[in-house]
Amino acid sequence: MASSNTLKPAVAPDGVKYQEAAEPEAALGPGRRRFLRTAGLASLGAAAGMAIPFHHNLPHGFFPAAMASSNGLAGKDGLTLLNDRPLNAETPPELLDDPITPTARHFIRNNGIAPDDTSPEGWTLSIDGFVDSVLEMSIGDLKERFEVVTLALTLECGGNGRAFFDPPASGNQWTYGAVACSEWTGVRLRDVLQAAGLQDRAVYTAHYGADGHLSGDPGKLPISRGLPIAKALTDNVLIAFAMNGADLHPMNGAPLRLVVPGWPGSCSQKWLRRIELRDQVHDGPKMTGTSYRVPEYPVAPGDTVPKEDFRIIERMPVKSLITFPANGAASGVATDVRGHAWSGDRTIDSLEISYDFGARWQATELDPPINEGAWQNWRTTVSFPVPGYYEIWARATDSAGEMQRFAIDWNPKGYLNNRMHRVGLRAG
Ligand SMILES: Nc1nc2c(c(=O)[nH]1)N[C@H]1C(S)=C(S)[C@@H](COP(=O)(O)O)O[C@H]1N2
Ligand SMILES: [Mo]
Repeated sequence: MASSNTLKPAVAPDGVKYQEAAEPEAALGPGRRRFLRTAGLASLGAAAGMAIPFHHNLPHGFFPAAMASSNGLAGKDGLTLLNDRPLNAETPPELLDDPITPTARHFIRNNGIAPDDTSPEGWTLSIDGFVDSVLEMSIGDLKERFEVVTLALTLECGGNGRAFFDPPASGNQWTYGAVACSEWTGVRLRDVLQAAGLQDRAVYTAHYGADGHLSGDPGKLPISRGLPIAKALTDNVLIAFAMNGADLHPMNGAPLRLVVPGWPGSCSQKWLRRIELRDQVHDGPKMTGTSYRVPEYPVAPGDTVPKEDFRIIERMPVKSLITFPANGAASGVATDVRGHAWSGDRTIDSLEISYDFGARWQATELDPPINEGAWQNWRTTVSFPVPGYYEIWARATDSAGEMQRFAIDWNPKGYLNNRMHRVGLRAG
């Protein structure tokens, strides 16, 4: 892991691991220098339980480590903060051990500034563009008009694993934990689009959320992505208003968001207000250039690739995680090993592990997905021949026969790293 962006972790009193942004003041945008508003200061003071003498030196959006839990991470547990503006936090693999990811352990990936008001009252979603009738619905309308379904759906950021790119790729240095599989409740995007009446010319969706651009310019959107109609019409793409049986977490898109399993997380617009049907591929912010795109052909690490040779990422690749034991743990001469495996729009056929650096592989017990779009849980027991240092390696093979490898398919923006996960153990 070689990156100039690597930040020094510190542990805040509430147990949130916080990586203090280390950029020099000169590199900060003008927004950074806006001082905290009084309300913000009051809540910071309340969180600290005392006055903050130098509060006027604290740039806007820049929270002290000890108060990380008041900064969007309230209700989150053990996440590692990669950036506080925009807020980005990932989950260490050993905290992703649950078959269904609790809300407290679901990663956060913001491109802009989350809206202040995320209450469902008065929230509306509109559907427009190449439809027979424009719809504008409250969350109550959605629940009344359409079948409400609950599905476990895997969401992974396209940049998960970027930290291991060499040469490094700029952007959030996600390691393993920008992935989760929570239970989402909502209505099917398909049902809503069909109610609006898709016209023949509608080929792509465009998604709009209520978050603000980092610059503070109200005319600019932080991100607006879309889907080809065929994907938008699959029956496990949800417009969700609940997560794990409760309201969405404010940082996971409350009160309404898309959940598009198997495709880059960026397709799953949070704080969803509008879906437009377009007669061309969407060209909103983070759809074009090199955003969420990879070269059309394999490139050598460090290659410069012309912009016109990039294509939009669609399905996410075959991948797995070892969630028990934790890397660096001590174990007996035998240990349980378990984790998850997934492959966008496909299922996993087998998950094998090795504890002898890849010489021999053993099958594990692999569950089917609890529904289409959910990751698959796997488990086994390993008995080590003698005490010592071992590594557990895991590799998944999907329903199309694609298997994880050691190599990273290097690309300039650091997407789609599905390299095998390894954990080291001191056994015996
Ligand atoms: N409105 C909006 N939606 C968004 C984003 C965002 O910044 N704004 N980030 C996207 C990206 S890049 C990812 S990976 C997922 C992350 O979802 P999560 O924060 O709930 O984990 O949300 C997507 N939806
Ligand atoms: Mo993402």
